[in-house]
Amino acid sequence: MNLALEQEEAVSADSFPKASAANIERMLRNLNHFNSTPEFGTTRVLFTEPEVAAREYIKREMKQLGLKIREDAAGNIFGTYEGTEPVLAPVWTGSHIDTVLNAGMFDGMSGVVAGLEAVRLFEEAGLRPRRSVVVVVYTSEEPTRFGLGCLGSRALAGKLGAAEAKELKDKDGNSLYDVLKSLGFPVEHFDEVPVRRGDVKAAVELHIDQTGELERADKTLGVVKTICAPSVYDFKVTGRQSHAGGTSMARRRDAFMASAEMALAAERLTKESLGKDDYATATIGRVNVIPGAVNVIPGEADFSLDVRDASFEHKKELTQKILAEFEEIAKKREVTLDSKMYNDDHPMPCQDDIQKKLVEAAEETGISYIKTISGAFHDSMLVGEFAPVGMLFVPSRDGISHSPQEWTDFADIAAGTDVLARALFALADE
Ligand code: HGY
Ligand code: MN
Ligand code: MN
Repeated sequence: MNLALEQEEAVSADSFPKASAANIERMLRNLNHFNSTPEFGTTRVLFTEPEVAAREYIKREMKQLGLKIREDAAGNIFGTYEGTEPVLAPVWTGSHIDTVLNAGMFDGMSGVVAGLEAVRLFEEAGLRPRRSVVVVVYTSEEPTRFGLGCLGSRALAGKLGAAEAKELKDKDGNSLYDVLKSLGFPVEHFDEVPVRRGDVKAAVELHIDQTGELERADKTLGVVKTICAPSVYDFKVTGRQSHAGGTSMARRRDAFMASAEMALAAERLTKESLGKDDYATATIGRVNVIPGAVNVIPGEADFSLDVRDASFEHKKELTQKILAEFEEIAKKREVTLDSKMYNDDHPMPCQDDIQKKLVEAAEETGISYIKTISGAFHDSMLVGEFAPVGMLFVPSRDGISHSPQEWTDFADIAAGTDVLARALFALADE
């Protein structure tokens, strides 16, 4: 009996080992030690000391699994479990290990750890699929340091080259390019980072659902149909700074009040845009009022805007309406409005065949699931530019994420890993 048939027998005879919640917990808790705000949640910002140390930790776990480790010029980490026919296009799984400020310990990390645990299951069962399976840590999915998300997957998709990396600056004026170079990444090979369509057969990412939808539906897993995409802007409103007591209400050009009216307009227009099955959101997450004194009318107000939708067309329509109303408000209040767009990403559909394999694996293992969409963006949104993608969600308790209160049961991540491992094996053995 040839090996492949034997393996087929092995996998279908349900001898597939069960993922270990204890091993998943061990890796997640180890990862969580690399944290710059242990007094309040988890903060692991790209290429700060804790994030660099976390990268080294993950590479130690990859080494222990016997994976072949490679890093590219954008800092993406690849741990390869070689298949019997390694010349074939591999199957990827993975996520991110960087966080927003004062985050939880599951957003991103669950997907990296589940990928490592899935490979451990292959080893434990003596299974080696035809194609290699690669566990990927994508550089900086969060926009925390450079204002733009998905830096590593954006570079892999050919949408962030050396020139853009030199342009992207953090709050201290360091460019992504210089930071990569200072850490010894081969930035001279930045142009070799992009992946050609066809070079990766499929990519499947496990992630927490960050909505509470699974918990409300009393299901363990979510098979994602579409990943929503953001358009992210920074706005600067300039009015006239003056005395809070000496300036009558009629003579004011109050930058904060103008920005407040703009914020409420963005909220109203987004709510009005919601049809029966649309998924649109608008968020103003960062506001700065200058000079910020109790008795001074603000001369300047800066704020961010993050607009998302599952449809690029809908997002475009909504964003245009919001920007037009911002201009009207600025004119009416005699303030000026400057804007900077960071990104205008495309929603990413998950491939039907990958969804089907995830559903089959869930049904085979008797783990409950629903089909869902992702309001959050993920690296898979960019990876889908060069490879078919799929995503598998596990429940976030009370739908809380990007917060120290973020929690997912390790047993749920293990259940998700059981399904992920089977789907990865089915894809890698094709
Ligand atoms: O913002 C997001 O959707 C992702 O969590 N970075
Ligand atoms: Mn996040
Ligand atoms: Mn994430």
